[in-house]
Amino acid sequence: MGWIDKTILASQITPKAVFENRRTLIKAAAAGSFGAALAPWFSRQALAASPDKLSATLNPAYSAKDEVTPYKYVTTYNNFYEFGTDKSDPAANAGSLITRPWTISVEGLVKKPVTLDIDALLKLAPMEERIYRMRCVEGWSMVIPWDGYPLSKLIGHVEPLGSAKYVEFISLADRKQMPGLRSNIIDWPYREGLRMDEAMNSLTLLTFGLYGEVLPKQNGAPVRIVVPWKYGFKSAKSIVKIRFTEEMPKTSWSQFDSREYGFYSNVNPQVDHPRWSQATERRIGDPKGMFAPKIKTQLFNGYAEQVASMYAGMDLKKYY
Ligand SMILES: Nc1nc2c(c(=O)[nH]1)N[C@H]1C(S)=C(S)[C@@H](COP(=O)(O)O)O[C@H]1N2
Ligand SMILES: [Mo]
Repeated sequence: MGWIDKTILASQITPKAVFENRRTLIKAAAAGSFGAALAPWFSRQALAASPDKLSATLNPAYSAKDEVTPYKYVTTYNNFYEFGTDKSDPAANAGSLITRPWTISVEGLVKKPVTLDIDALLKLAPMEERIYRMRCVEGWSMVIPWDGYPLSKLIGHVEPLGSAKYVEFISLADRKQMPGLRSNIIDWPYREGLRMDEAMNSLTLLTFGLYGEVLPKQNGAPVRIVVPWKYGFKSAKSIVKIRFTEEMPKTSWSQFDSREYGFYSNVNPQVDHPRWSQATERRIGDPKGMFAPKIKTQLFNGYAEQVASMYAGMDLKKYY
């Protein structure tokens, strides 16, 4: 679970160049003019990628000023246990995920339950790009340009009943497509949840892309949630169901170990995880690698201004 990973150590190409040259390389690879000349990792990535563009308008009001994490790390250093538990597994194994056709059913305590096809979902609201800081409970972080729109737009569409207090997110669980399901480390399907006000918060993004392109499979294609003030595991990937409930939903990681993973899981440098300190973090992709100075983790991952009021009066040590 260390942050240094063989995919990072193996890289010899500067991160920026990778992103900038990617399109050219994909075109060249498709035309057959590349081959042995490329580093193995590079050619594999270039050939496997199908980077459909997603046109999104940058929303500067919701974008961090931090330097963004290079595309290469965002797409190769992942947690997506449905495809294995190593950081390099999702990029290596997620090719088998079928992302089209895809439907998402929105149900439970709502006036207008609906099953939406991914194309209908994409058109529900204008696509924005937002640069969010993301922090994993394991102690590493990234800064990612996500493309999507606020989840509140979809919630408004289905008109929740007054009794709806929580929203549950359920990821796809298909053994044929997801080799990681053979391990029962998690009680599949992967489940996450938010309190209604958290789900409605304008930072909570229903996400379809990153870096202006359709989500790579390893990042949770074709649709996922992104909740930047909470630890990474709250941002469920490849979701097929959104359910509105009165009771706090049971989430996969708190079922796995409720002492280690609470329902709220707000980024909080003062509340350590039993196995990992939450006081500092390492930015993935820092050119200084393992010698890069650690960054101080901020309360609510730096989003206190937008979210702290939702937790006023709550004991954050108790409600971790
Ligand atoms: N379905 C599903 N969603 C998931 C996970 C997972 O294993 N399965 N891992 C979580 C964790 S621990 C993190 S840190 C983020 C990583 O998202 P990224 O790979 O897009 O950065 O996804 C979260 N969402
Ligand atoms: Mo994570």
